[in-house]
Amino acid sequence: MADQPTREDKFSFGLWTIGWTGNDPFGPPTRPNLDTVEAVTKLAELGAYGLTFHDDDLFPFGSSDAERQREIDRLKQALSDTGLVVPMVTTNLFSHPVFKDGGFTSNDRAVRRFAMRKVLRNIDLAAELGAKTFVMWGGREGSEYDAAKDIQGALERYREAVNMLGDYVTDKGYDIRFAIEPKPNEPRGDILLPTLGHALAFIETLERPELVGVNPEVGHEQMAGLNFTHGIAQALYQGKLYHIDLNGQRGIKYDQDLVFGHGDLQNAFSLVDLLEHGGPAGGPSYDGPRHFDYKPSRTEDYDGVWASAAANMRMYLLLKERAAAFRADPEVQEALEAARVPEIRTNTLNDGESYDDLLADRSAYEDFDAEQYFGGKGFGFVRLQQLMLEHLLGAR
Ligand code: 3MF
Ligand code: MG
Ligand code: MG
Repeated sequence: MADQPTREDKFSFGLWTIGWTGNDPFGPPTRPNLDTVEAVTKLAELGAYGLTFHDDDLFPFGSSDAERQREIDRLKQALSDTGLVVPMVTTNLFSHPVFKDGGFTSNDRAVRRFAMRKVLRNIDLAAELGAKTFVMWGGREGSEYDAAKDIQGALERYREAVNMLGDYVTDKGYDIRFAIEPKPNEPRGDILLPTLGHALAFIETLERPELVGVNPEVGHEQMAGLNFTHGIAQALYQGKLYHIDLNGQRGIKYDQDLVFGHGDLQNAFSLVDLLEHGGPAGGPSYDGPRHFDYKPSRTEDYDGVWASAAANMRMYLLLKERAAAFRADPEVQEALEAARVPEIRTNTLNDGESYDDLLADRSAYEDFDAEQYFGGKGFGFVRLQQLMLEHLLGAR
């Protein structure tokens, strides 16, 4: 059975996750507020290593300087009492009515300037607390109506903002990188940079692309019907996985924010396998925080909140153990070979082979028997999948 979580596992939680009181569009909170110090203490007891937050999670929007500082000091004291760290900080540019048409891409220029100032102030706080990653989720950057938003203009303003932030951390000498978090919709009807692919393409248009990566969330890609593990593999391949939001989602619907693994369990297995082992042939794996962005269901009281926080970490560790058993099984290794999985790493052309050489190779075309693939030369992928599921179920 999987071990208890330890600091080395690098599990972190958003203050807004365990602190969600259950309000949704159809009903008010079902739980009282959670105090920051209690959140830190409890997470440390459960074996987490980090806490993340939006500025407004720690001190309400509009707090005076003194109130803001009081909450920062309380957090710092709790961190030093428990040894918890703040690996990531993010800014709320979506709750206050001022952001009803977005922050960086509001049609209202004064709002855009206000959003920039709010983020700059929060970056100073992130640097002060030693956070290395600054996440940007643009939940209100988008529209409901096509005529209401000049998308190309909005992307220009997004770029302008992120370029300015890159100048800021560089000039200040902060050791901080940015991670854009894509989401297709909710709360806006359509959100800019809706998927990992959109975000990766956008990053390449920036002045300092090396400072900007992605913070993909399981549920966000799955809301768009996409394979999260495939997306993470591409982000790793491009050196852009700067942070990750783990949770659970069951199909194409609203953002469920279930416990990690409580949604698409098979995809959670392949994800942990990828993060821990870097894919079947090795390759880049991920050593950053395993960050949970989930919501303890509205049905739960605080005992249920802490049980669900522990469940996230336990699911990850169980899947890590199952993935290691899968990789170590000689029958799996044989099935992988039989399915020719490692062969994808062999170059399609021979060393130094040109297209002229390929055109001259009769075995590649004229003498190649494509017909043998009808009724023969099966790949054996189903056998491999069955072995994977047997490991996942603990049957092997
Ligand atoms: C919404 C989210 C966000 C982001 C957060 C930045 C409120 O669906 O996932 O959580 O994760 O704003 O980290
Ligand atoms: Mg989310
Ligand atoms: Mg998220």
